[in-house]
Amino acid sequence: MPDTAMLQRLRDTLGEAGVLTDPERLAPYLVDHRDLVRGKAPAVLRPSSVAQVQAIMRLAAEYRVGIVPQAGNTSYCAGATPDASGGQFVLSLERLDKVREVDPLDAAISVDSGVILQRAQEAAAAAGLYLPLSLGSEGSCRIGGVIGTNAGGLSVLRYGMTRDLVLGLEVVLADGTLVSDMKKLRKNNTGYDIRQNFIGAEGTLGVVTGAVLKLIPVPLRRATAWVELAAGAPLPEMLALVRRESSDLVSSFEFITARSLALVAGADGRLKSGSGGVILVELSSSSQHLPIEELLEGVMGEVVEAGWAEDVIIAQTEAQRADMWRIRETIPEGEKHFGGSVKHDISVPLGRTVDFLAAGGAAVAAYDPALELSVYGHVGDGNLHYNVLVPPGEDRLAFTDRIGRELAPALYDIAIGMGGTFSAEHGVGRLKRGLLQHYADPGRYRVLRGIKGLFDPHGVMNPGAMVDPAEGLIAD
Ligand code: 2HG
Ligand code: ZN
Repeated sequence: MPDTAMLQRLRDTLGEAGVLTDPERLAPYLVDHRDLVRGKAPAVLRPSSVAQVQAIMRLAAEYRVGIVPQAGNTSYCAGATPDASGGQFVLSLERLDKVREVDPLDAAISVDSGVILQRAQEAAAAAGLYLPLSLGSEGSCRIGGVIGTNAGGLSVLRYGMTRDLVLGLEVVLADGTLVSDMKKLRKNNTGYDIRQNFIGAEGTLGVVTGAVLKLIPVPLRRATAWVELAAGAPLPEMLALVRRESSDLVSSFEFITARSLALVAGADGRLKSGSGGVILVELSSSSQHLPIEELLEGVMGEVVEAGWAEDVIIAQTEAQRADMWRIRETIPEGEKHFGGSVKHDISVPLGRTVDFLAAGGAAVAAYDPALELSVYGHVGDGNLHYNVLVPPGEDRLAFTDRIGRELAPALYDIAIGMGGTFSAEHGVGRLKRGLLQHYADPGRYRVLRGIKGLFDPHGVMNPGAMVDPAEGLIAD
């Protein structure tokens, strides 16, 4: 339990607005986005400067108290929820919310880590540039969380994961040391790239307080198609064809099954599923001189000719395009509305997606043929959201627990057997720590623990998330 003297010193440093203790105000910070994990905390700390973050970490090191960094609190794996002991503080990044600079010639944006992703996108747009990170939660997730989870999203295929977009980083270490590496450089070969340690680290190695992100020319022209797939359409071959014939201008290649589509209310009646589901494909370009609509028509002609599509609708207006995207982006909400789902964020090599769909479907049917699946996702990245719907009338948490124990291992074994992973883009957090320990290569896991021990020798950084150095290795 934290010392009252520590709490007083935190109040002295952060001021009253910087230390929340009122239970009602604390509540939203203590539950994860999916309402799976509830924690306790003596206070939520809301620093308004990097120096205050340093002061918090110095105190945490002195008193050996756990600090759970939290940005937009949209983690899918409870990566930002304190444990139930009541001994860990939440460090909210929400008051670190300045866009520091947008530099059009360097095509870079520098931000505090509490900036909401959408605000960073808007700041880039105001300077005539584009931040190529597109997530369903962009209206509420914050840059610190995007970096902490190495978020993916809807255009990874073209622009990469967050990791590929971070030019510079500013981090406060567990002992309060500031690592300031906010350079905009594309090239800088001067030793270990320690930035990459913090990207995808889920706040277990330090608190990210600022970042420089890469921008690109605005993709003003977009051509979008809704492909009603024929049964058994070979998605990997189709992806390869679309990439090749569009000269690799594909920015999204998303898969939606009929069941997922049916979860979304109010979809344009014209946007139906084919017998094999749907592919939502988008080409984009910043050039006024490139006829991408014609390009897409030509490519789609080949898809139909190959017998892979029952029908293709090419968006004719911005409203129609927006409707296609709204359907895709509101599937998670549709699942929630239905009563919830148990999520499996798997990825496999690009060539194995259809194999996974077949093997996963067989595993689910063998476990319980009455279960319903909502499967969709970034098939252009080999990433499927392979979600099992909570049957009406079943208790959501009990069902989640049962599927986690009885069915999920079979699904993960299939993915990993194909060279895939149990978490493609949602991270590890508190929910998948055991899976990391189980599936990680022992050598790699040893290095993960070593890095954790090096950066956080007293275990004060987001304790309980991702990797716990106290947990033994099988061959330790
Ligand atoms: C998406 O792709 C998100 O929409 C959420 O990653 C996936 O809810 C999910 O399973
Ligand atoms: Zn996703």
